[in-house]
Parts: sequence; C-alpha cells; structure tokens
Amino acid sequence: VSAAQQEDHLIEAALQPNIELLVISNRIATFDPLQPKTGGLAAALEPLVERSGAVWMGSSGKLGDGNEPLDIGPHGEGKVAKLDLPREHYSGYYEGFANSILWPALHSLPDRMAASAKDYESYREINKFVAGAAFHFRDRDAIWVHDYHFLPLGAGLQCLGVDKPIGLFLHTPWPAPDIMERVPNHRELMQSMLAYDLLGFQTNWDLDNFRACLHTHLGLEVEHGIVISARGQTRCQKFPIGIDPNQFAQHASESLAKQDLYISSLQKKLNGAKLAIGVDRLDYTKGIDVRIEAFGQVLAAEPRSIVLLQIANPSRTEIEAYKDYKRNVESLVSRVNDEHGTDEWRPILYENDPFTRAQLACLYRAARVGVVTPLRDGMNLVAKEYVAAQDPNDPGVLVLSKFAGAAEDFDQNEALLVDPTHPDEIAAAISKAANMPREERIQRWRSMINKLEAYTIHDWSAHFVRELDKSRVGARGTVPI
Ligand code: GDG
Repeated sequence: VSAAQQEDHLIEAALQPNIELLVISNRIATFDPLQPKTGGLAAALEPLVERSGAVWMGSSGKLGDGNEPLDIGPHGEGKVAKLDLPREHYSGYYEGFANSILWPALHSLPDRMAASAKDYESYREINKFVAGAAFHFRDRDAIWVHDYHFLPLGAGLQCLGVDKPIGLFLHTPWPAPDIMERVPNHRELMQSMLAYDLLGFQTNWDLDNFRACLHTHLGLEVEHGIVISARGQTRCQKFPIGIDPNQFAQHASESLAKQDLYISSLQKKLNGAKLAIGVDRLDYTKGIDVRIEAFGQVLAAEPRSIVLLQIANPSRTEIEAYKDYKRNVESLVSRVNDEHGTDEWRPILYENDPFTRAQLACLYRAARVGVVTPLRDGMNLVAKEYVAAQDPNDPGVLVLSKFAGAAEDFDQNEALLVDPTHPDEIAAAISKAANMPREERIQRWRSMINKLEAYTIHDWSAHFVRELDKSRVGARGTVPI
C-alpha cells in the first residue's frame, strides 16, 4: 500500500460520523460466535452493529399475523430488533417477488424469472409493514436499508413522515434497461427508489446500468452522481464492499488446522493431490454446475492431480428453481466422482453443512486454487476472503469470473479472469493456477492483498454512513409507495 493510500485509509476510518443509525435488512445475523454465518450481508453488517451502537432491524424468522410486538434485545454496543413478518404476504414477498423476479432480473438472468402480479402486491405490503415497524425508531439520526427486498421501503418511510436521511445499499448487481423492463412494475419501483437520499451500488457497471435505466424508463438523468426528481435529490454512488482481511489472515494462521478433525483428515483425502476450493450458497447465479463440468475436464487431462472441495450451503430451499439446481449440481458431482474417482479417492468433496469462519479460513489457506465463477455477482466476498487467508510466502491463485463485482477490483495481472459459462476456459485457468510458479503467485497475491487492506469492510461502512450523513433534510415532496 502506498503512503498516500495508507493516509486515505486512516482518514476514511477516522471520519466515521458519530451518528445513531438504524440498519434494516431482511435477515439479521444470528450473533452466535459458534454458529457459522453463511451469506454476505450478515457477515458484512455484524461488525458495524457490534461496534457502532446501531440498531439492526430485520425478520425474526418467524411469521405472525402482523400484530406481534418488536422483539428488541442488546448486541455488543448496539441493539437488534426482530420482527415477525405477516404470514399472509410472506411467501409472495420473499419466495415470490424478491427471489423469483427481482433476484434473477438483477443478475441479468431473465429466463429464470417467474412472474406473478399478485407477488408484487405482497412485496409492497411487506415493505409498508416494515416501514411501519421502523417508525418506532424514527428518532435515530439516519436509516441504512439493505438490498433488493426493500427497494420501496424508503418511500414507505417517507410517507409516514420520517425525515431523516435514508440510504439503500444494493448488494446485488443492477441490470441493463432491457432486462429491467421485464420486471413487472419496474417504473413504479424505480420511482419509489428515488425516495432514498443515497443509493449505493457495488461497481461502476451497476451504476452505469442504473443510470441507463433511469434514462430509458423514467426519462431522468444522473448528473455528477445526482438525480433530481419530484421528491428532491438522490445521490448514486459506488461502495465496493470489502472484508476484514486481518481477521481471515489471523484465523488462517492459527493452529486450528492441527486440532480440527475435518481439516486434519483432508490431507489424507488429498493423497498427494493439490486442493481447489469453491464456497457458495447453492444458487444458480453462482455457476457451480459449469465449474464442476470444468473440473471434470481438468481431471481428464491430469488424472488425480487435484481435488475440489466444494462447500455448497443450501439456500432458498422452498423455491423450485433452487431445488432443481441442487439436484442438478448433485448429479454432476456424482458423475465426475464416478468417472474420475476410485473406491478410496474422490476428486470432488461436496459439503452442504456450514463451517465456522476459522475453519473456512484454514480451508482457504490449504487450497492452491480458489475457484469463484458466478454467472453474475454483486461483489463476491469469498473471492476476497480466499485472498486474505493465503500464506504470504506460498499463496494460492484466484480463478475469478469476469462477471463478479470483485473483477472490477482485481485485474488479469492479479486473478485469472474467466468467462463463467465456458468450461474450457475455467478448466485451463484451474490448471494454470495449480501449476503456477511461486514467484508469480506471490506477485499476483501481493497486489490483491494491498487492495483488500486499502478498503476494508470497516472503511466501506464508514464511507456509506459518512455519505448518508451529508443528506440533511431539505425541502422534499413524497413519493407514493
Ligand atoms: C450477497 C451478494 C455480495 C459461505 N459458506 C460458509 C460461510 N459463507 C460466507 C462466506 C461469505 C458469505 O458467506 C457469502 O458471501 P458472497 O459475497 O460470496 O455471496 P452472497 O451470499 O450471495 O452475498 C454478493 C454480498 O452479498 C455482500 O455484499 O458480495 O454479491 O450476492 O462471507 O464466507 N461462512 C461460514 N461457513 C460456511 O460454511 N462461516
């Protein structure tokens, strides 16, 4: 890291304003140190709440009739407020509009969309309900909303008269106008997003697409990062999410490897082969199927040279598309294991149970190749965690999809960038990574770790909160939810 970068970094951290924040996301972390956390959002927000005294409001995981009181409890310096979402609208909101329409559309996979007009109503109803619950915390200095579940939540809060700065950070990508056009009520949705004072995106690609969508669908222009609508000003900015690299480096170098049963038995399972690792939610955006196919090609060319540890945590298991994907991935794993394995050696170790963060860090370090090949991804924290956990003297190599947000941070001199839909390209990159000379590995790794240290998860949240704090309430109209 250059001296100038280091200075920027210190300024970034020091400038975190001392404001009382309300954070809202669909799900909240379990806050149990022994419970593995799977999912980028929970992993990213927990340190913020623990350290800054924020209130974090989200679903309790239980459903209710809409009249249950908020369950408010302490966490670290902050508080957690759990909400029972109304049974009547939950499925239409969560499995329906959020995850069967918005999620595939935002990832530019329109063929995965399963539209239903009724679901949009449920999505709106849940957003209104959450806005009503958040009203309880209207005295907080600012409100930071997370993700595609709550695109119209800012408008709902404003209708209730909340006049504090409200920002939304979108963890997913944002698609081009022709894809957005296929989302039912897309104009109304985008209009309601302009109730936010600040809209945060992961990458320039997302920002450019959002700008193009505003132009095409609402006839509005973003100038100098600001869009002016009937409601007032909305700033659109990029906040590329990071990780805590020290935490992963520390976990990876601890002595856990020696005591942990899974990790110590891994060496035996490898039987001299190198290790590659994939860590994903079982989600069709993650490209796990193509990766497995590519891995079969590597094994055909270099038998018994490498083992893939694929950690695949079940996700959104009520949705048909996810059930299909799970079955598909499982059958591909069995096929490659049957074709290339023997009775006592399996080339793909397929794990569905979550690991602890410390275990994960050790597994990242043990792997010569990190394989991150989503079809499209907002950022992909696994790519960054893999890099942070490496041994500086003998680091592994990251094979990274061109279409992960992380590929805007890491270039081809650092990671091996691939098209995630081309198994041949992924296979060639895995082989190249597995056989790369140490000097080249070190050079690529150093460059990546410097970037991770220059903008950590703490800088990310401080940056967003600081920008949000700039939005003092001026004259603003309201946007109907
Ligand atoms: C969304 C966006 C964006 C996974 N398995 C285990 C485990 N994990 C943790 C990883 C990582 C997180 O889950 C996954 O984060 P990703 O970023 O890779 O993916 P999404 O869940 O899709 O996250 C994504 C992110 O939000 C943040 O903005 O980057 O683009 O889709 O932290 O380590 N953690 C533990 N055990 C596991 O078995 N402990």
